[in-house]
Amino acid sequence: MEKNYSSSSQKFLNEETIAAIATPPGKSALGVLRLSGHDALKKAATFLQIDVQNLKPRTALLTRAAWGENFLDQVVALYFPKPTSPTGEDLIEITAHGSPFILSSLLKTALQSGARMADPGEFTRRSFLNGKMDLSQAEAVCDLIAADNQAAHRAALIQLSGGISNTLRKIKTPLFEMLAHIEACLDHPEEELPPPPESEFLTLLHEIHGSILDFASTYERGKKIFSGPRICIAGLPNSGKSSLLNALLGRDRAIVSEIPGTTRDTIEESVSMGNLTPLLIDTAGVRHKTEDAVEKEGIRRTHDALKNSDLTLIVIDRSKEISSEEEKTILSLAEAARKENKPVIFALNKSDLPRRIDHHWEGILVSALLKEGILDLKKSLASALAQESAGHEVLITSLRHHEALTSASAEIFSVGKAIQDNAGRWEERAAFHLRECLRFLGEITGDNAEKDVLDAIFSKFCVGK
Ligand SMILES: Nc1nc2c(ncn2[C@@H]2O[C@H](COP(=O)(O)OP(=O)(O)OP(=O)(O)O)[C@@H](O)[C@H]2O)c(=O)[nH]1
Ligand SMILES: [Mg+2]
Repeated sequence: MEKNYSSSSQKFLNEETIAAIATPPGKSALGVLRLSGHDALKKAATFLQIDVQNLKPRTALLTRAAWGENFLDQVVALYFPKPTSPTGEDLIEITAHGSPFILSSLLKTALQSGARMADPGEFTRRSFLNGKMDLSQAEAVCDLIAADNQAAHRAALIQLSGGISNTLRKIKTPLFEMLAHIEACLDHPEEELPPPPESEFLTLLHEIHGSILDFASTYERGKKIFSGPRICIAGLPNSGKSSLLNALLGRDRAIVSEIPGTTRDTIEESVSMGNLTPLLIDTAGVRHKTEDAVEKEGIRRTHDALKNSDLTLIVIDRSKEISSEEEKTILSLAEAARKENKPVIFALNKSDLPRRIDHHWEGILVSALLKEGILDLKKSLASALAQESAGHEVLITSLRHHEALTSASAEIFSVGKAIQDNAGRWEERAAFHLRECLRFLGEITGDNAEKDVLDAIFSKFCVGK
């Protein structure tokens, strides 16, 4: 059946009822089947003992599900009537025991009743098309499900509550006003309206350009929050970096040996630390001079890893004196991180051996060998990273949004250029670029979104969401 879109209200008129299992495959305590659409209730009534006429909305109903003639399971049915349901249509959620057989039987029965298997993200897509949420909020549902740490969860919640559209509204309102002013002058030259104030417009455009770029620049942080923060473990050869990686992971991941220069390639592993899941990166030990080509390449990779990390963990072997050359190397690692405002934590390793380093070295005392001090180190790392990700601002986490903002900022630049270059006859060009800018900003919230754009976005969702 054809889907009808009405671009003005985004109202989505779809007669089809869709069905999908909303819980992950495999055995679990409970599993959920969802049905949404025109006659979701009627279809559910073909296999559930429910009274369609008297079903109480939003009230759990303990009932029986049948598989053909046979009893299948005792289930809980929840009915959300249109238009206030999450999808904007009649929606019914059936919670059964999480047996793959029960759930697949429920789904098969739903499909036999005439429902269609839902496409990935189709429930959320229907929410969007029925005006329940804008496109940025619909995409935030995906982020919320993917969030595996507190910062990512917070960023997704802010987006889901309309953070992106609110930020964009503040940018769009003055642009709409500016466009209306220019268009009034263009459309009604006979009325001798006051000409658009060029310098006032230029000042405003400058501000708006800055706001768009500021918003776009949150993408770097947004991306990091979702990919997890990166901790680079660096230091002199043989200081115990790989041993510390293994101790933090709780398993022997990296090769450890008494030969300096053991680690050549970087080794990346995720570890759970409180609410965060940072990526630990073990690197080749840095030394001032080496003739070994492979070691040189390893050190180059260490510097790359340092650049791309959010925190530097410098490991120092406290059982060995540090030469002035080595001290310079260590301090340069710390300096590079601090220059980019990244936190640095020192781990003074080999606490099981007598201290031979100078007293001015301070850090968290650990023994990677005996796994001592590891908990304290984890706490310090987690708290430094938590400070990094604290904040309640709206972050951009999608490349699509970032690209739209970048294009919108280029259009703002063109509006300003039109005013400056064509003094006296700039209105048409400026109006064109203002409309383009608003179109790009509208893409983020899905104003008049094309079908193929929606297909691309929702295909990334899981079925049942
Ligand atoms: N006594 C003691 N020895 C340790 C400790 N941590 C590491 N070692 C030893 O120090 C040596 C070097 O350890 P690695 O973990 O390979 O050091 P690394 O910093 O990764 O070395 P490179 O990869 O060569 O840069 C090994 O012999 C480890 O067993 C520790 O806490 N106490
Ligand atoms: Mg190593």
